[in-house]
Amino acid sequence: MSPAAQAPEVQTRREGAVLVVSINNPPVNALGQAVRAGLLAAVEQAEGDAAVRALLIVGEGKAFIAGADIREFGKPPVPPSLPEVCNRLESCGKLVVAAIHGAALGGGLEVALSAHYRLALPAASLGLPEVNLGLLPGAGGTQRAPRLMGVKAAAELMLSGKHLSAKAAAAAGLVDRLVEGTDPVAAGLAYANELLAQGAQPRRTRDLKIADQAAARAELDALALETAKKTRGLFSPGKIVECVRAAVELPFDEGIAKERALFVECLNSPQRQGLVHAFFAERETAKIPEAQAAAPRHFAKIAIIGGGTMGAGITVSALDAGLTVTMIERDAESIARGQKNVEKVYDGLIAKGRMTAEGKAAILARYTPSTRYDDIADVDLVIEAVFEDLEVKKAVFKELDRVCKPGAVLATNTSYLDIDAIAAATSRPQDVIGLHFFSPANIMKLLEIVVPAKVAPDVVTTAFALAKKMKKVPVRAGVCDGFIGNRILAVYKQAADYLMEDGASPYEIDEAVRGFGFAMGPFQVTDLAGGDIGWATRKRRAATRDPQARYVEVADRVCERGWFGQKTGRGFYLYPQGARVGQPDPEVLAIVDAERAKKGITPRQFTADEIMRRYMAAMVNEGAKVVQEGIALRPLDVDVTFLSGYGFPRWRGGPMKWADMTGLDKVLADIRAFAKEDPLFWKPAPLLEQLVAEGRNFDSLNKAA
Ligand code: 3H9
Repeated sequence: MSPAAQAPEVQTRREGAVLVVSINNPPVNALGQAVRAGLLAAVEQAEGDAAVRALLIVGEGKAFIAGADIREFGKPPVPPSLPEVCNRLESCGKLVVAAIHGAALGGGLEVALSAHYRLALPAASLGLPEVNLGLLPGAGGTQRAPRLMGVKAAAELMLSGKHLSAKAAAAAGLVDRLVEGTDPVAAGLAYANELLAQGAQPRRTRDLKIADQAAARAELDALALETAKKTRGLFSPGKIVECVRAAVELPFDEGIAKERALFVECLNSPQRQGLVHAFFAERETAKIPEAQAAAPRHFAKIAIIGGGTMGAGITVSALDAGLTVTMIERDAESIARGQKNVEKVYDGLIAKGRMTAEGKAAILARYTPSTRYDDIADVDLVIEAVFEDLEVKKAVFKELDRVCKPGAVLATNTSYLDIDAIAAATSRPQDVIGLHFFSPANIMKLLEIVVPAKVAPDVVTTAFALAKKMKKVPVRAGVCDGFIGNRILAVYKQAADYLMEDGASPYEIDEAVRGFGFAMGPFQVTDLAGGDIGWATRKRRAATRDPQARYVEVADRVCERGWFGQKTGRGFYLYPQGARVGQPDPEVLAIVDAERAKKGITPRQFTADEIMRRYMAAMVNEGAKVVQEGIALRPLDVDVTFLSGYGFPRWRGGPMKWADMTGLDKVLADIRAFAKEDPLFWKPAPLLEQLVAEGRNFDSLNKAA
C-alpha cells in the first residue's frame, strides 16, 4: 500500500475485489492537495494490486465531495492538479465506481464524471456551481457533462449553478443507478460487484460522442446569445459557453486544453476574487461572539405584530420556515387586510403553478389572525412590524411586556429607531432585540440582527437560529441610526445628491451606478420605494440636522409636487400609463437647474468614473466608520449587508472588498481630494487612515476578528 493512500484524508481498504477509497476531509470533503494526492495514490494502489478489480469512491460524513478547496484559489498550485487526477481515474484499467450520497459539486462531480459508473442515493445533490464563484468547471466537467447529458442540459447546469437531485441527475443521464438508503459503501459495493459479475469494462466518458453535431451547434449559438444578454457584466458564463463549444467541435484532449486555459483566465479574474470573498463572507457573518457562550432559546410558536406589507412578508417567511404564527392587528378591518396580504403571496405562487390550493391550506393551518394581545401569551418569539414611530413601538412593547410569557424573545423590525429606548419601555430589556427584515421580507435574504446594550446572549443566538430557519443571511449590527445598511445608504445617497446639484443629472448618476453593476441607480430606487418615505424621514430629521452641513432640496421640491415615484406615475422619472421603466423628465431637470441657480452653483461635467469614485468613496468611508464603532463586527459584515440587501454587484464582493481591490490608498486619496470642496462631509474615517498608514487592508481585519 502506498503511504499517500493512507493519508487521513483518503483511506483505502479492500473488500473482496473492490478497493474502497473513502474521502474524509471534513467538513465537506473538498479536494485539497492531500485528497488529490490520495486519490492518485489510490489509483496506483489499485493498478498495482492484482486482487483489486474495481475502485469504489465514497465520501465520509454528509458530502460526497463539495468541489475543489476554495481556500486554495489564488495560492500557488501544488500538484497533482485536479484535471490530472480526473484523467488518471478515467484512464484507470480497473473499474471505477462512484457512490454519491450527498453533495457532489464542482470538482466533486467532475471526479464522479471521470468514474466509469455512478450511483446516487436519495440525498445526493449534483451540480457544477463554479459559475457562482466566477469560475468554470476546470477538471473536465465542461467536456464530460455535455457528452453525458447533451449540450443544452449541460450548459444550463453550468450556467445556472443549480444542484440536481439524485432523481433529476439520473433522468439527465449523469447517474447510472438510483439506490434507496443512506449507506454509500454498502450500495456501492453491491453495484461494483454486480458490474464485475456482469463482466463490465471501464467505460470512459471521454470516448462518448456528441451525436447530432448540427443540432448541438444550433443550440450553442442560441445559448451564446442568451448568455451574453442574461449575464451582462459577468466574465465566466461566456467562457463556459466557449468550453461547451469546444466539447462539440474539438477532440477531447484539445477540449480539455481549452478548458484549462479559460479556467485559468477565470481564476485570475477580479470577479473570482469578489465572488469567493462573497461565498466565505456569507458563512462568516454567523460567527458571532455570543455563539460559543449561549445556546439559542426554543422557538416554534411566534407572533407578528402588524399585517402591513412588512408584517405579511415576515409572516410568510415564518410560515415557510415551518413556524406557527399568530398575526396581531388592531381591529377587524386591519387583520382582514393583513390576512389578505399573506394570502396574496401564496395565491401568486398558485397562479404560477408553484403551489397547489392544498399546499396553501396546509401552510395557513399554522396561521392565526387575531386582534387580541392576550392570544399571544404563550408564544416563544414576537416580531413587531408596526408603523415606524418610536412612541407607537414603545406602546406595543409595553403591551408585549404585559402579556408575553417570561423568556419570550421580543423583537422589533425597526429600520432605524433606537432599540435601547424600545427595550427600556419593557421590564425585560434582556429579551429585546432588533430583527431588521428587508422588503419584500419573504424574498429578500438580508436580516440585520440588531443587538441592543442589555440583550441577553441567548436572545442573540436565538435570532441567528431564526435566521437560519428562515434561510436568511444574518448580519450582526449595533444600535445606531440606520444600523449598518441604512446608515451607509444615507451617506452615499447624499453623495449622489451632491453630484446632482454640482452638475450630473439624476439619469447620468443612475446610469453610472448601473454601469458599475447595480441593478438600479439611487434615483430609480427612490422612485420604486416611494419618494414620500424619504421625505418623511428628512422632515423628521430637519430639527436635528447640522446647519453647517450641505443639504440638497431637489427631492423635497419633487415631493412637494406629489411626485412620489412609480406609484404616482412620476418621481425623478416619468412613468406614463403605469410603465415600470421610467423616462427622464425635463421638468425634474428644470427643478435641479433652479436649485443650482438658487445656490449659485455652476454645473460641472462628471464622467461615469468620477461619479462612481465619489459614490463608492462615500460608501466605503462610512463603512469604515461603522466598523470602527463596532456597529459592524468586521468589514465583511458590511459587504454581506450590501450584497444581500442593497443589490451590490456580487462579483465585486461588497464595498469593502471593492475598496481592498481598488487600493485603500487610492480611495483615501480621493476622499482627501473631495474634502477640499466639503471638509465636513468628506471627513476621512480614522480607521481608513490608519489602515493606509500601516499598509494594511480591510481584509486584514476580517482575518484578525
Ligand atoms: C471547483 O470545484 C473548481 C473545479 O471545477 C476545478 C478545479 C481545478 N472548499 O456552506 P456550509 C466550507 S470550485 C473549501 O456552511 P452547508 C464552508 O466555508 C468549487 N471549503 O455548509 C464552511 O466552512 P466553515 C465548487 C468549503 O451544509 C463549511 O465548509 N463547489 C467548500 O450549508 C460548511 O459549508 C462549490 O462551489 C469548498 N469547496 O452547505 C460548492 N465548500 O464551517 C461550495 C464548503 O469554516 N459549497 N466549504 O464556515 C457549498 O455549496 C456548500 O458548502 C455545501 C454545504 C452545499 C457543500
